[in-house]
Amino acid sequence: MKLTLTAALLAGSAIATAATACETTFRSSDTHPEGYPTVLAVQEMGKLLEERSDGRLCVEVFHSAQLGEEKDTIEQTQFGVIDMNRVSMGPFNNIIEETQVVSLPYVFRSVEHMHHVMDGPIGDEILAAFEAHDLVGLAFYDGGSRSFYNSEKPITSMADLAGMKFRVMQSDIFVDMVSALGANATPLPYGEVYSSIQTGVIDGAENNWPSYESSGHFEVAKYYTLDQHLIVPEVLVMSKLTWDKLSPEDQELVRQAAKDSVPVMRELWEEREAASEQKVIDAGVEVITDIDKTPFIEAMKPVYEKHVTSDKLKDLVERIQATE
Ligand code: GTR
Repeated sequence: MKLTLTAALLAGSAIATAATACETTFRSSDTHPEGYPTVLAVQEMGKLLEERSDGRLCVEVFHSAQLGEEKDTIEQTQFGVIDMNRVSMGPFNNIIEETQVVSLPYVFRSVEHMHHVMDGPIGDEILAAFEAHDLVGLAFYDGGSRSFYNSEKPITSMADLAGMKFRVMQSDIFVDMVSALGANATPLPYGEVYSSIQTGVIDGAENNWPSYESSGHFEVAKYYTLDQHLIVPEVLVMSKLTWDKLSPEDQELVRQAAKDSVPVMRELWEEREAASEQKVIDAGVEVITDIDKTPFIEAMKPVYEKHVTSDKLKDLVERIQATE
């Protein structure tokens, strides 16, 4: 059997942890469990950093939301309580204006389009925008595309969403997105979604295959509709307070190790997307693939009108759309 990159890295990380004695260990937060692509990617970044700094600089990933839910860990990273954080761009929307453009529904035509944008000057500009908010943007990771899932019924058209209640990430754009589709949005921390669906507080949520699977949400919400309304990149950031304590040479080592973990992350992501999709299908999830996205896309007009108001955002959106 072919050893997957996920399995290889999981096996390797056990050995690496046992052998280290570091001068500085950066604490990095992640909401996802051990073995999830983002967790493995930051561990890989740490491995590169440790090698290149001759064992001086290390990273320890606190996975499974051990350091808290994303919104709180972002604040703690701004305050320097947490050194590094791997988060979706969504929870930054209410803090850093520029992050809003990549959280707009259907702004990216495909994952390839998102890569072209984030790997180029627009991505650099958005990364640089973190600095004014006590954070240093290091690299973008993949988060696939997000679709709706629920516990009630197969959703095959926009009309089926009417009146249903969906959890969204804590960002006004996502609240307005769900309203524009005729449903009701409840912003909640990720860790509260499972029990909220189980107890009927909400009918469902929206996410990519790996999150839907690893969180166990598929156990309580078995209808997954592939409407792919969001392709939100994820980001690895460092606290500006931690960053400012490093020499320029060490800052460069950190930045480069983060950048070099991106191709690894993309490979891990592709592997995990396929594995997660298969796992939930095997568990009896009903996937609705035959869905006309046009009405969904058209319904997003008021969301753009409300949120893309400044010249800066208008320009960014235009340049994203003009990117091949
Ligand atoms: C996941 C993402 C997490 C978190 C989560 C959520 O896809 O990787 O960082 O934002 O979604 O919905 O809260």
